[in-house]
Amino acid sequence: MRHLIPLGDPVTNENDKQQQLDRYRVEQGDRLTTDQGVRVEDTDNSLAVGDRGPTLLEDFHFREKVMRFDHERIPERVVHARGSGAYGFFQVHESLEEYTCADFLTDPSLRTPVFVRFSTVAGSRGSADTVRDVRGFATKFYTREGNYDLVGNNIPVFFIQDAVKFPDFVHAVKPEPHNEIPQAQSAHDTFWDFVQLQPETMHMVMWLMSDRALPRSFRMMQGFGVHTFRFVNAEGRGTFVKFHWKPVLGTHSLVWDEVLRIQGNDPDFNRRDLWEAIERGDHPEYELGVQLVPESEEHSFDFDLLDPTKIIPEEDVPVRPIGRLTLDRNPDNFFAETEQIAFCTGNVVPGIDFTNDPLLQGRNFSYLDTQLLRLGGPNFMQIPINRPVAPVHNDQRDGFHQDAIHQSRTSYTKNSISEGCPMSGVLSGRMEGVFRHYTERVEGEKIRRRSPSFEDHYSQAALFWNSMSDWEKRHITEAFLFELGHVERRYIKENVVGHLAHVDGDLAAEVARGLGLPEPQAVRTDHGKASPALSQANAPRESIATRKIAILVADDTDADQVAAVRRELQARGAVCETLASHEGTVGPLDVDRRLGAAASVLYDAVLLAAGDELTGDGHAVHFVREAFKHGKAIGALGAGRALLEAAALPDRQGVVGPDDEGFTQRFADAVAVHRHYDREVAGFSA
Ligand code: HDD
Repeated sequence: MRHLIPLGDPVTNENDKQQQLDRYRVEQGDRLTTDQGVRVEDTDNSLAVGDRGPTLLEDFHFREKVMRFDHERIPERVVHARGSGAYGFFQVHESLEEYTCADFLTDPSLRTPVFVRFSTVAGSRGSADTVRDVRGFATKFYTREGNYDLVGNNIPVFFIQDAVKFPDFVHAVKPEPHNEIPQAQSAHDTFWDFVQLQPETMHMVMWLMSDRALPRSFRMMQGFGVHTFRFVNAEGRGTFVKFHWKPVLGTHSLVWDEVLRIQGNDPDFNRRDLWEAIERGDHPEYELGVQLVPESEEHSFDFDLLDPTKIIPEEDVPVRPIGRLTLDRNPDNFFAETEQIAFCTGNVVPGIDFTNDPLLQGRNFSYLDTQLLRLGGPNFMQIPINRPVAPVHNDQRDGFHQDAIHQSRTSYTKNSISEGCPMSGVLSGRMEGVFRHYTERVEGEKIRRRSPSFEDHYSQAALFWNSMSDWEKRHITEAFLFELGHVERRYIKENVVGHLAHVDGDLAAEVARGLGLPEPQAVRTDHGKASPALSQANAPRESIATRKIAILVADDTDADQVAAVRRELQARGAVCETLASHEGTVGPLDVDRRLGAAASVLYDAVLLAAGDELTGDGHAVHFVREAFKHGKAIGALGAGRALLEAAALPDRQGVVGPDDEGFTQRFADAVAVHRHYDREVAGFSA
């Protein structure tokens, strides 16, 4: 049975989003009924004339059941169709009232409930998680002053500068129209055709070709608001702001070959990882940071703050941590919550406002518009996941799926019959909690033209490239070779390489060589600048918290030794699984998975504790060699020495043997490094 809360009911603290949702939860119940509450006698046989006769149209249970089934799917999101979500809360460290009057950013005692949805962009709802793609990072804050949506990505810039290009861009990256190939991939002609004709894509394309597009986990990726937004304080003073989410676990990626193999082994890899971490109590955490720019400094950069293809280098304007997001609860029902959540960049609260970034301005129209189709009409904000905890009072009425039974005799303002209610949001002249648009002077001619201040498409692409470590540069180069290798039209490849020549001559030359194209003339944007904060090589690598370690065991395993090492790794936060040639037990050890049903790509590191029994097992030896190929830490204990030898690894970087002193510490250090990329140089390329 469904219970509705009247739309006007105020809900004012973090637990109340929970209570609000609780009122919509439906128990399974013990008696089958129709949607009208009529008990059903039999749901296995439709009503028919006699034993072999035709089905009767009057079988209202059959018709209702099949009608509901026929309509189970709603249109998937046109982009970001594949996603996973979680509940949590946000808490600001200290009041930001100097810059913003947003209630949830000024009261450190307040825990604001949130729902976050992570997503890929290009693939359809059933596509694999680990594809080369941008990841969405969308957060709905249920604040006391209304819902605030920060709809960002894990890459701080965007492909295009003006929202009117978005349909073109998405049509280009989606499967090609004649044969609907390829799914969830940018490695095809139409995407690269768009790139070659639209050089504003170049900065974002550099990020897309980097390991940022292959996150190890949603819990280990950054998020960005992308646009420059505006904070507004109680006096009405504005400050430009860029938003950054930084994962407490650090920013880590998979390697390309691994990504390809995970797609078959576990297409739900990122989704499962998020779900399982929250179920285990390993709650993902992110610091929210801001870069603040006073209005007086709007024009002090060598790019336009309104251009969404540009970052503000952290070295120029530091990222100030302002609060923490914790995700601590999985949804109860994927469809009701994760699928039906509706984000809209236009959902802002007092203290946060827009800028004239033309991409942001256009987004504000698109998100509201798309929900009308996807969620079936204008009342989608009444779906439990979308309801604000702040009270809602207005005269908007009726339409498809109206849930509220409005009691008022009037639905217009001004009125005298309902004592004038609802009146303006301003109570007795007090402006607190009232959204007032930032007062900005605007003048100019009505034109359809890109601002000349948006013209530079290469400087920051070069900044990104210059900031990369050697292994990151290698991966980017290989990514270009892979992607362009799937392009059929030679002139498209040539033109992309032509753009790369503006970014870096060596990069362009190497890609040209690999593709058998003439070497382009280097026209590098040679500013020589770098931003170390952009490199993942500079991310801290001390913790092994939540890293997944496979422990290979057999009858010759020293169970006590393994148990002791496992305890210590788990005490440091690692997640260990025991793998053997069969399920059940091996001696006193419980087996978590049969080796033959697992793959090394599902783990971050491997601990070999089995010897002779597995040295002749091709799958076990492949498991070790593949983990090594993907740069993972490998440890060998006791009998594991034999398996390590059987794997005949060509290099010892990140490999800890049974004779190494302080085994567990060294192995943990090797796991914390995440990936030993230098092995690639040693001839075992990932
Ligand atoms: Fe968008 C979904 C992020 C540009 C139009 N977008 C969507 C989602 C994210 C982003 C994370 C998924 C939200 C969820 O989980 O439900 N989009 C971005 C970012 C952009 C961006 C960071 C550039 C800075 N988007 C953008 C433009 C347009 C759209 C320029 C249209 C002109 N985006 C949409 C959409 C979607 C969407 C069609 C699909 C489903 C939805 O909105 O709810 O309206």
